[in-house]
Amino acid sequence: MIDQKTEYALFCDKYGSRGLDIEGVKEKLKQQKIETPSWGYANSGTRFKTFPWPGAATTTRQKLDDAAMVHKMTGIAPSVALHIPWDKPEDGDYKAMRHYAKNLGIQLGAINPNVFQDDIYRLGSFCNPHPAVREQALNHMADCCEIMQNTGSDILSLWFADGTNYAGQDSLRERKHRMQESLAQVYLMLPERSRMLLEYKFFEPAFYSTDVPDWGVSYALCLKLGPKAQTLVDLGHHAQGVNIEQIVAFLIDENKLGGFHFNNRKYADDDLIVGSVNPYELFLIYNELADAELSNDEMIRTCANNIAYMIDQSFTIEGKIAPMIQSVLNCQTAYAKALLVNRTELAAARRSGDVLAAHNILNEAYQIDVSPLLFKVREELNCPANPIAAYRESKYEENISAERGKVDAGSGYQ
Ligand code: PSV
Ligand code: MN
Repeated sequence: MIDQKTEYALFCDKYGSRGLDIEGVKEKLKQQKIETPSWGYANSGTRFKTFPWPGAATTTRQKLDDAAMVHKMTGIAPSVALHIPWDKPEDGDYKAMRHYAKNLGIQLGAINPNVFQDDIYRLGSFCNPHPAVREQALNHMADCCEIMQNTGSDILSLWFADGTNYAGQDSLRERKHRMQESLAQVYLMLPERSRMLLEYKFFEPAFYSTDVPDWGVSYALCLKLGPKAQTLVDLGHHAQGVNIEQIVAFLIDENKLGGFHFNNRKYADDDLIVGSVNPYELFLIYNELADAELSNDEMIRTCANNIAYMIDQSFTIEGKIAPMIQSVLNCQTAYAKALLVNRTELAAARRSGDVLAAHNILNEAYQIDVSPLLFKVREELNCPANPIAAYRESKYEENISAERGKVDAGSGYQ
């Protein structure tokens, strides 16, 4: 059996001799960053049942502890997205929370305001016909912008449950105006050097219309707002068969791709492990990203290098921390393969109109066994070669299960 060092040397010989810069690819992989969501560590379920997972986090401190474990195992998950008020500390001390995270070797990431859980939002938040409700939603946004200053976050990540359930329920154009006007007010509240990312979703919880249904609407709204507003692509928020990589390419080219919520879907917003249903799609998305990172156009490179990569998954039956590690690793694998696409040969095949050759150049990269490269990356990042196995061997799960006790199954993400 050959050892990992020899395997990596063979890998470098094989792909280096085909003109790929393996050292450069390795360095890029070491720079990769994936943010994990605080809500992914807590018990969550479907509307039918929440199955409690032994030791699942109930406090934000525990969620941060778990996120730090994911970072320790992978080396590329150094920050955690917060949902407000799910992660509101009892004493309101976000600076202390930031300090706590720092001591664990991680950072607090995007702030996700919640304008969908209160009773007053029955008819929406920013698009609600009643100005007092819109005002309340704006006040929450102002609070979140203040929180960003204390947590050191530079991203306000917006998702709205706004929409209508029945034709005729409200004026679609008026709702559009209300959304644009409220977003414009949020834009003015943004802390210095921060951005707002606008997520879209074509259905759920509203069933007839949602007010930001797709990337085009998000894009149009962000365009009017200005450069600090960009679109966020959640992989679970498209209809069947939508070409997400094309959306990615378009938005990067317009300097409007701000971030991702990674997950995978089969039927709806299923919140499954990213890359578990369609790893090829994930690779194709990363192919667009890797391509943009190498672009000759500075604006495109800058846009690509500033994308916030975040996971948005709420696990129901697969555990909490191990599937989060798996999700991060799936992104790493997809990115590694995308970086190994031979872009010189691809450009030549495209120029000569050789459709099949161009297609197969992508497929060849997709089929590469990148494990020797990833072992090397992990070694240099001081991480275990097999993060899931190392996690299981660490007995972290047994320990938190004993320490935290059995958690009652709640319905939300708290
Ligand atoms: C909505 O489905 C969403 O994707 C938004 O990003 C929320 O913040 C998140 O899920 C958690 O509910
Ligand atoms: Mn999302």
